[in-house]
Amino acid sequence: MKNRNVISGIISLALLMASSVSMAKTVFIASDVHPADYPTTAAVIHMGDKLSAQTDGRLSIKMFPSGQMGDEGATLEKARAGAIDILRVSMAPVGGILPEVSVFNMPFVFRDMDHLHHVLDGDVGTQLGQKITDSNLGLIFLGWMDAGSISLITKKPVKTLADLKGVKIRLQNNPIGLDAFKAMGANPVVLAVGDVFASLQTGVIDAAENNEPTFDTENYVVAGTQYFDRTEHFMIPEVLVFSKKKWAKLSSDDQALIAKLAKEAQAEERVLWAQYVEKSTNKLQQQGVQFIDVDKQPFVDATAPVREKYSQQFSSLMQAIQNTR
Ligand code: BDP
Repeated sequence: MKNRNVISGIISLALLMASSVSMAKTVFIASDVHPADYPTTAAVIHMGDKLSAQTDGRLSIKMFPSGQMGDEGATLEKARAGAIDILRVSMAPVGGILPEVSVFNMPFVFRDMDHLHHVLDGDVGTQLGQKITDSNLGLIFLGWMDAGSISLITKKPVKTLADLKGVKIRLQNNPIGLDAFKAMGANPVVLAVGDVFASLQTGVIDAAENNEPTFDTENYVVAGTQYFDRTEHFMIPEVLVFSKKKWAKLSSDDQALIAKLAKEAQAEERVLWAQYVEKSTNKLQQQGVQFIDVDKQPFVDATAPVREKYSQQFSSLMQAIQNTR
């Protein structure tokens, strides 16, 4: 009798636990180095709102913006370890640890934003996304996001290669980027984005390179830079990834819903991006930043050996990118 009571007690407890597990709410931890209103962050926050609405609050996303969870190197490691569930990160550090997807870090590979979009929306984008998922990174690829084109952010105007000679410039952690800047005669230094402001201000570095939105939100004008020299040397997309550990625990329906909402976030970010570039450009102009139209050809020529150096590794991808109309 006693035993039977114990057994039925255990069974009811197990049933209770099972039902509370199925009703349990899951909050996915998301991270971005950018502030909450930045296009990438805003798109993921909106994705979370939709996820929550479509699952009656069973699944939701809690965004930690502005680098609260660390810089990109740190958050990438946390996502790989499963301590961050959803991460928006630049392909620069991703390519730094997974060289086979580093083709997007090559200098002057895209003709313009339309070309980049066609590449991301076509076979190359699908292939590289799949490579991320299939790699040992421990991440599931969910989508691409725009980061525009990257130009020089300097204290003195740069119009020619001679103006860039010996300039101490901050770069993200990616060997191709470093090679490109050495080939252009600069003196590149790897720093986390959060350290750039102080390094510019104290003169540890002379320059940075980025898109208009990050120039604006990171306040580089206040740190002493006044020129945006439009070399547009890189067009490095961002990526949205999910921790593989957490993903494996989700039902296939939930996985499909998250994948679908991520695609919507990708599309939404593109729209937000274009608006934000305009807004940042206006603000930078009001702050006195001079936008310099640079003759790009000498910069393209100077980086030819870098494209050559990596051409064996990326030959078919580079060809596919070039052939994309
Ligand atoms: C921004 C990217 C961000 C990078 C940052 C950087 O959106 O992911 O961390 O540049 O330069 O454009 O580190």
